Amino acid sequence: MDFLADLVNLLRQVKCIAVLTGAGVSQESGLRTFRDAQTGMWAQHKPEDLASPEAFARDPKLIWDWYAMRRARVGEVEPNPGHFALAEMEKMVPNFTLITQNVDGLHRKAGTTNLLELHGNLQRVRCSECNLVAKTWEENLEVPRCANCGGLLRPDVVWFGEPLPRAALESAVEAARACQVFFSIGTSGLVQPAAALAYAARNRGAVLVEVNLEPTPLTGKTDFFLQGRSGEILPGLVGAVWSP
Ligand code: BV8
Ligand code: ZN
Repeated sequence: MDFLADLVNLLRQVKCIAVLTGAGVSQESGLRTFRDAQTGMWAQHKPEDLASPEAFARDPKLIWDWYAMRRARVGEVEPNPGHFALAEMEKMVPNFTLITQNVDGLHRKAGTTNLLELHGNLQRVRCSECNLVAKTWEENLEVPRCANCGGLLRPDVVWFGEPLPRAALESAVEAARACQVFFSIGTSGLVQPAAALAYAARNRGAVLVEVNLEPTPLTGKTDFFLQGRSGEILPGLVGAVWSP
């Protein structure tokens, strides 16, 4: 039988799926991926240089403004068919976990419920001193400060060099180890420890399925590599497996 028919038949039988997504799944919503070149006043900055506690310590205003721009951008976009297909998949599979590296909140907006946000969510803002999550803040010339302790507010995301939220990471490892099929979708697989999850799944005998525009370091280890846009491939796959 052909490659895709094998995958469709396999997915019809499995009870437990884990999915890891990266910036590629939000690309068709109009959000730049982490490795896409930035434009405008951000063109001369590399995201990995901005997404760090050192950068925030050095120039809190620059980093606050970069996230304020991204937060505004996220507020203007909608989930794309790839997000909705994953929300549909969750309804069709008894045990489904979506692990995302993305901080844009689009999976939740598309209806995914069992969601692990490994790198936080840029729509949430917290105090850099006392960690209190801020409900509101003044968007004015300066970086807003915490109402509780006066500390500088920051986006509630995980920066390079910062530990991932323990509970989310532990649940993600558990889901990767327990699943029968592990999807890696729209991620270059370069950022740790998220990138290690596919290997944790594979070491426990899971079938590895990758959906990505380009091959990645994981591609050679996958059982199925579907090259292309997740917003096109996922609806087709979910339809073929679970369409009524
Ligand atoms: C930690 C939030 C320890 C912020 C992010 C050397 C070796 C190994 C590891 C390290 C090392 N040096 C440092 C490290 C650790 C470091 C790391 O991994 N660095 C990498 C760069 C080498 N990791 C960390 O620092 C992590 N923390 O290790 O802490 C620790 C422990 C205890 C105590 C103290 C410390 C923290 C990592 C989290 C960083 N924060 N995001 C923000 O977003 O602003 S990561 C950020 O980059 C994104 O969240 C995202 O996760 C990642 C980018 O990766 P992708 O999502 O894969 O996006 P990318 O653009 O790369 O790829 C998109 C893919 O989609 C492409 O392949 C493209 O072809 C494809 N695509 C595009 N369009 C489509 C598509 N596919 C399908 N359809 C499409 N339409
Ligand atoms: Zn505070």
